[in-house]
Amino acid sequence: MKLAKIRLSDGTRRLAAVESNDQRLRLLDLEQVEKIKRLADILHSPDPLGLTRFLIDPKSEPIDISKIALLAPIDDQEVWAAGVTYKRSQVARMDESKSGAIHYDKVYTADRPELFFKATAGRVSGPGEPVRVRFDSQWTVPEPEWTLIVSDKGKLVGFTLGNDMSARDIEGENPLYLPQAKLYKQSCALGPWILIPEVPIERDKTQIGVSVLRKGKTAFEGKTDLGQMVRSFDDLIGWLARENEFPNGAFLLTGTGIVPPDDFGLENGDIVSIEAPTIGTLTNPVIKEARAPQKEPRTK
Ligand code: DO4
Ligand code: MG
Repeated sequence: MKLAKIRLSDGTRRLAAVESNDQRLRLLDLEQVEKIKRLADILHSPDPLGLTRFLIDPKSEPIDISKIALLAPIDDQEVWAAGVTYKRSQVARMDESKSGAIHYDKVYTADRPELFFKATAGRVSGPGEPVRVRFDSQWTVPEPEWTLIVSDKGKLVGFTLGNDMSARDIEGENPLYLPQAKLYKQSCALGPWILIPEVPIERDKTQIGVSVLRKGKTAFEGKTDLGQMVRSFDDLIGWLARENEFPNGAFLLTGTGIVPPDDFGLENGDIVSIEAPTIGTLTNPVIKEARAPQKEPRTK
């Protein structure tokens, strides 16, 4: 079952179930159940799958996907991310950060994973909305990441796709710059919708890929499968929820297994598509503003 947050042509925002061919949606009628107002109310309920099925409005005609806008499938959940969960990411990080290499090497096998705060909902782009390259980065890449949706009780309730935009030059200069390399406006995309699984995900058979279109031509593409990830979903959620509370729920991007070659960086006007056949495709244009860096004088 796929659950989408949409904007209708008259501007109203609604929740909808996506039909199996991904081309049509059925509106949910939230009036049917008291206190169900938002995505999180469904995701945090005892049975998100059953509740979504129940809420599908039997009177509503299916709506063609071309007639609506998909919105980022988030309310006000926090967005977190895991890092160095694939060998490819460990190797790339060790190459990019000479001084920090040992830390990336260690965290790949350590018991405690790398987890970092990625975005507030306001910094998240939905399908078709721009993701941003910072004007002070010359080397930013998309990171296509399978994303876990965690309820207020710390339970895994669904999946979506995430783009953990990363300024590799800023992170590589000094690992202490990680928050600036990772968390800025439009630094994260989520979507196209939420998958509430009806059967458990088979990680080895679950592919995720990315392609970058530049002036109509493929500038980069790559794919992997979730079986390459060194950590389990439960392990990541267990660490995220350790001494932490998520009253609004949380999204957890699970790390990238695809890193473009070192001579590749995103440019203004590129189009990034992250695809997983189990979920769908998340497409975002890239924006980079040409702004002369203003050097503020350093004062003591
Ligand atoms: O340590 C840096 C971040 C790693 C990351 O974002 C990833 O592996 O996906
Ligand atoms: Mg990442």
